[in-house]
Amino acid sequence: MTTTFPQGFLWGGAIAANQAEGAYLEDGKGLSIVDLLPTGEKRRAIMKGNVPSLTPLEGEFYPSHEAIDFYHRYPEDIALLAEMGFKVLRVSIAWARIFPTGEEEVPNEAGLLFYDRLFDELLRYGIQPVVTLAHFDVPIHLIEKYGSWRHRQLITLFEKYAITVFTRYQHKVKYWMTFNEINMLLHLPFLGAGLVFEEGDDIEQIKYQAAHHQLVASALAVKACHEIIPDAQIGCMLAAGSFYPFTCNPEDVYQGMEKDRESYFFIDVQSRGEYPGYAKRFFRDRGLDIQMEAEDAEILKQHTVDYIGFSYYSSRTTSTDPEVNQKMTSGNVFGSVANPYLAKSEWGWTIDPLGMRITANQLHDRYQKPLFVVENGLGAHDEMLADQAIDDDYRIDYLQKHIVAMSEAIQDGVPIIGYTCWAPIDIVSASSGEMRKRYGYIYVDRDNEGNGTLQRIKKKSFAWYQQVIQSNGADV
Ligand code: BGP
Repeated sequence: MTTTFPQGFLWGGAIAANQAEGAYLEDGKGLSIVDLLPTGEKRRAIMKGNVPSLTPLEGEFYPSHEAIDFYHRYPEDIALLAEMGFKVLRVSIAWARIFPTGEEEVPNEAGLLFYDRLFDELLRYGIQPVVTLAHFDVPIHLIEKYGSWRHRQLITLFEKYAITVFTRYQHKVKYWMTFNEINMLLHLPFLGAGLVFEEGDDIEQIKYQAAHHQLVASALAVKACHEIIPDAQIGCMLAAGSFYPFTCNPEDVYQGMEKDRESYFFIDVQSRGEYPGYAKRFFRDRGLDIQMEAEDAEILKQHTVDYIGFSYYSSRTTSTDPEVNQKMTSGNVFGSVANPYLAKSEWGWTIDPLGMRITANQLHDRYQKPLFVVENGLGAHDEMLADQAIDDDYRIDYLQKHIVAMSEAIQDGVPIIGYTCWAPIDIVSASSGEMRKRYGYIYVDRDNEGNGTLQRIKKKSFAWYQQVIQSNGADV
């Protein structure tokens, strides 16, 4: 199979502040969403909005508090990524490092300096930073005071934060993204938007109102980015993966379309600049009354994104048959039924490389804008053999097949500009909080309880990815 990629293709990897940095209160940083997420089952309930406390609980282990200590060890990590030949590294800025409560008049200089140093270190090796403004990140104070994104005030505060970082890093960062996996808000509303629910809350109403606020905030960030850094590109970010109908029964097919639209709804607004008819109908049918200000429609229309960023891990499958619905896959927050044609990862995530080609083609048909694959990878247990060898052939196999599928999509005419795998170095898992769910080409000696030396060790996949980049994807 020949794989070809355009010259200048942006090879790299992606991490997020809260899953890598640690130093959760250092240099004036405020508390943020993930600082309240422990590991295991409790984590899942909290991510959905069932939050027992807005301060860390005594005796509870919160993996983000130290994570892999990227905050202090980034020079060593970046040197390793540079050795692999990275062209880009996707990171996020922790909002609460810049504005610890979200409401300060003046930003926290120590927080701004950290990202100055980080971006300088990347640029020293010729690695372009790709920066997400909000990767599951809201300062806790804004949840206490406003109920987070349910309140319109968050738009103003987010816009101020965005303007601050665009201005500060205008000469260092040319690729930006607004909200990570914006559609996650519907599935994990605390993680995606800091939403905490109480008895009697109209959850659907709150979620879609918060979504509207994020969409307006995203458009205002696009506006500010275009004004402050005219040569930058700013995109949206979708947790993608098309829904397949379980059978050719039109009821299943229709349901698949509806489920895709639950996610496309966000990108339709961010990319086409208006609410699609099916969304308006959905609001009407459900009796949802979304408060929009007179100027919102114009803001959304005028400030659409430059590219569509998306994560792709799995396709999803849906059925209207109650019996089929008994067989759900375990790991998927999107609620997919098991696809009998596809294997699953150790965490129950469906593995479907061809689905990557299908999803990329659908996104291109729909939006006709450049696409950027900003997450894709395999979470697995890694076993250390003698001499610290980690033979992660299963990871190489997964990534190889997805890179081939991406090349096929490019040959189909889909303009994909880059690929940042999740995550080039082991970090804390977002869904489980575990360290043993590893994605990296670089192993980090840290376990689920936070023990370990934090030593970095190259896995077998390290040399493989180095070769992929060196050959511009010809040698996978
Ligand atoms: C995406 C998130 C990431 C990341 C990834 C892998 O949804 O944007 O933050 O963590 O999924 O998921 P996990 O870490 O749960 O395996």
